[in-house]
Amino acid sequence: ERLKSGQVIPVTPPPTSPATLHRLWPEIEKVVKQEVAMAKLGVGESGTGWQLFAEDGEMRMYRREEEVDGMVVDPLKAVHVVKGITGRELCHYFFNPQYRYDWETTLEHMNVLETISEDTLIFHQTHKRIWPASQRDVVFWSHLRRLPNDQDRDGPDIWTVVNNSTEHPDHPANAGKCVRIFLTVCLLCQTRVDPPKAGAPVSRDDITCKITYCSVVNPGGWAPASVLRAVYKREYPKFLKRFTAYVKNQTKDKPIMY
Ligand code: 18C
Repeated sequence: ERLKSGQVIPVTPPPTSPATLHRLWPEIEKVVKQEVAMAKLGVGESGTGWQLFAEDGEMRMYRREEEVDGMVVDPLKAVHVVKGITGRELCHYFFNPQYRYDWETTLEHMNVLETISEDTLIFHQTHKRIWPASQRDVVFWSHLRRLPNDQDRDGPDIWTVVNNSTEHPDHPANAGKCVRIFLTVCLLCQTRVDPPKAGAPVSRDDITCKITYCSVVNPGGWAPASVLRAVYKREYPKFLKRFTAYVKNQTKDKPIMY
């Protein structure tokens, strides 16, 4: 902008989130974009190789059997449709550490190693041991993000949380009794609001959320394939049912958060 005196006033750039200066930022940007794009892809197209392994009401869970160096790393893709809660609410409870012990049943201990920003944290978690394998732990960054809703511009925004393994000097891998696992997880939530009856305000009965949960977990060390696949089959449906029921229960008497 040029004043009469000819003095040039620099235009203030938009505020830079401190997270964008963090060493992990380029990786976070790349992985979030990639995971969101993958999560948006359907499982139905022929040739994609997704096989249904669990089904309960609206919930469907698919996997692809994959092994790396003899270790089961089956990618998982789950879709679910839940009434009465929004994508923002689901992501809020999934991301925030204060709720984790309430819904994460495989958790033994959780610790926030670093707060990169309000929406980006680094976690260390130890999980319950499954006999006869060693106990597992994991270090991952977790990022919460609001995304524009390209399909329905008038509808609520899309929300996502992406978790991805990383390293942290405070917790080097395989240093203690735990074997380090490696994971990439994406929770993507699309909310639909049906028009309420004439004159009535939008209530939780008018809200539906489509959830996509994708995960790849590398067990990091020896674990019998049959036990591992049995654990997946039991734990993933248990997680998604318990977690969504938890969010419904937490939010039922609270104002809707879009
Ligand atoms: O995404 C989820 N949770 C997030 C917040 O915690 C985050 C973390 C995910 C950790 C997932 C890996 C957990 C390994 C746990 C070991 C198994 C414990 C079973 C206990 C039974 C009493 O993203 C929700 C995650 C839902 C978890 C589903 C279970 C996945 C099983 C993966 C097996 C990994 C290797 C186990 C090695 C031992 C096997 C014999």
